[in-house]
Amino acid sequence: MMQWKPTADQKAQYETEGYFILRNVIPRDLAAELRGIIRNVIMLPDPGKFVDIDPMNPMEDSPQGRIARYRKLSNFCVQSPLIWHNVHAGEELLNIARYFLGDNIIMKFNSCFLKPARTGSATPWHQDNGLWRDGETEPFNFWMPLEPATRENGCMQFIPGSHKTEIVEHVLYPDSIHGELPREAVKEMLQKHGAHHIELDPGDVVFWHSSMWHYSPPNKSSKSRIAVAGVWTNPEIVKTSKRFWHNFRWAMKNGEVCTQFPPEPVAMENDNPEKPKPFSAVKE
Ligand SMILES: O=C(O)CCC(=O)C(=O)O
Repeated sequence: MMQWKPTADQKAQYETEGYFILRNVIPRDLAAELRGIIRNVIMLPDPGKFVDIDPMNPMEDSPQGRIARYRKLSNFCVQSPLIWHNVHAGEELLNIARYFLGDNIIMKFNSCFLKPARTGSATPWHQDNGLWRDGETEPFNFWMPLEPATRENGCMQFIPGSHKTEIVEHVLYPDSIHGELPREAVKEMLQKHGAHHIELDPGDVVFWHSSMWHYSPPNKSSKSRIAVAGVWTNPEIVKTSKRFWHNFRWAMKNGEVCTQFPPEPVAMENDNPEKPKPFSAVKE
């Protein structure tokens, strides 16, 4: 495969706004198949055996109840060969990541984000590296919907140019689902720069800088919104990290896509993941 290069427009958009979009990176029918894999797992009798679940409502343990409450399956993509080989370690996507990260690429995080029809909740405004708390700004983030992501069903929103800010300390409000950017600061940034609504079709991909301020609203529509996402990094960036992580996986070595499954863990000098400083709790 020829080495991918951004067009002048994509390059300029990544530099000035902090993101760019590529359409049809994987075919739509493959995206539909990947969506089916995620749904099947949620509907299995005991999904906790297979994935780290994030229950929004632990009360209703039925397939429909689970479909209605799931928000995120962390680390599922390294357990699903079809997703891993087509997305996180897929040739098309890695060819893009390679332009930014070079020939040795590590998967730092992988997740499925589910925003179920009517019950899907908001993801608060955050910077990814504000949640990581490892001081890294250079890993490369992507998000691919497996069904249309629209304004109606809670597509992501980005504040253009916000990737040029420092990593802001994230905080917890009484109703936060995880650390978030201070709400006053978000209000100011929105007044200054507005937000871009990232509407995508299945198989399209948005790539963004790790310092980008982003959010997604609740899904009040009748259409579900499932996506897969990931963060790639490389050995040089990992060396600069303020924290020790675990569960990194090789995606590309010396320019060759890694085809091993389960994906090969990256040997870390220190195998003891370090706990980050907790977010401070604030009142609104
Ligand atoms: O899927 C969403 O709505 C949020 C995803 C997100 O914030 C992320 O991938 O960092």
